[in-house]
Amino acid sequence: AKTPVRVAVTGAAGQIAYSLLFRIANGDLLGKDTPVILQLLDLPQALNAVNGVVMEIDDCAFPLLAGVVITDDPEVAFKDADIAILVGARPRSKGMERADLLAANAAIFKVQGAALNKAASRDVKVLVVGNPANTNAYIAMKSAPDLPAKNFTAMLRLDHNRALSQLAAKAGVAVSSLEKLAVWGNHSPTMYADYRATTANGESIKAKINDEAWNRDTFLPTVGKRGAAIIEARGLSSAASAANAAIDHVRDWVLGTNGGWVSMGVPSDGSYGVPEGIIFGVPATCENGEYTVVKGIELDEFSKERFKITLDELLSEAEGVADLLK
Ligand code: NAX
Repeated sequence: AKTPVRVAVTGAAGQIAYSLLFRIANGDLLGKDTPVILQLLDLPQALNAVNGVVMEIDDCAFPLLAGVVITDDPEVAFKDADIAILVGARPRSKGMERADLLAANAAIFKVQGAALNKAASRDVKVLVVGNPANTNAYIAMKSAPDLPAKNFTAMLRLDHNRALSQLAAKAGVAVSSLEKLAVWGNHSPTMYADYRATTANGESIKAKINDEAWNRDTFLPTVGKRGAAIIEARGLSSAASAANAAIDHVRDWVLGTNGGWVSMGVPSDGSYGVPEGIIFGVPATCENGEYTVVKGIELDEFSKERFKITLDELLSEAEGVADLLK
């Protein structure tokens, strides 16, 4: 039998986790032949709720579930973790300034980065979902100097999947036929979903849609503000689709994409003019448990403009937390 894979999930009492945990235990993350151990972290006041979720997980009698750990101690949660999905974060409360939100989350991800550094597998694959996801991943990475920087990623996959679905509907093609979409930058309304290279059954989607006004005035705002539209309609933020995107991100990273492009927030190696270390959404392919950034994509004028907006936002977030990293 295969050795169980240790998957740590933070924010385990929250609504994204309520979708995510059941799918991980069901084998959707690592395949139907890989047993998993769930290592669940939340705040002390939420542990009772985590217990309730675990009662339901127990009641599913998942054949692949080899164990569950419940804790409020990051070092216990990350002990020997092979995968760490960091969902828990401090939400923006009424009247809270952006700087306060950044600072509150910086404090959380500093502690969690240090705990990963100390306790996790040296090959741990980290996905940060909790917002501001890119900057939280940046802080965790900076707080884990003994782990390879490339192990720290942020979730752009929900934006990627949202864009795929909008494009498929507009072009009248199946989502599954789409290839080579790139989402650049920050997981925020400034992200730039770039379909210039996208094809459906080998044909250019840009040529098929042939509508630059739609790209600028409808597509990008729809994808960028999709989270807010879901809150407006549902009364709650997107949770099942966020959990699904987290599964897609980690599964593809571990099991590979067969040459297909996915969008991931990864520490920049300096390409595309993004300063080294900034966690930036890029198109990537995955093979043998490693991702490779797609290089050499030319940016046209419009793309350069969009690229700059989202990069500037990330640089200002990095500047906002610089003191906390000293
Ligand atoms: P919830 O508020 O339902 O759950 C968050 C959970 O995290 C709570 O149980 C809370 O107690 C816990 N928590 C807070 N601080 C913690 C800490 N220091 N250690 C461990 N646990 C902690 O939020 P939910 O809807 O699950 O969303 C979680 C995060 O995902 C939010 O930051 C949200 O903004 C973010 N999202 C990110 C997305 C992305 O694409 N990157 C999309 C969806 C989502 O909006």
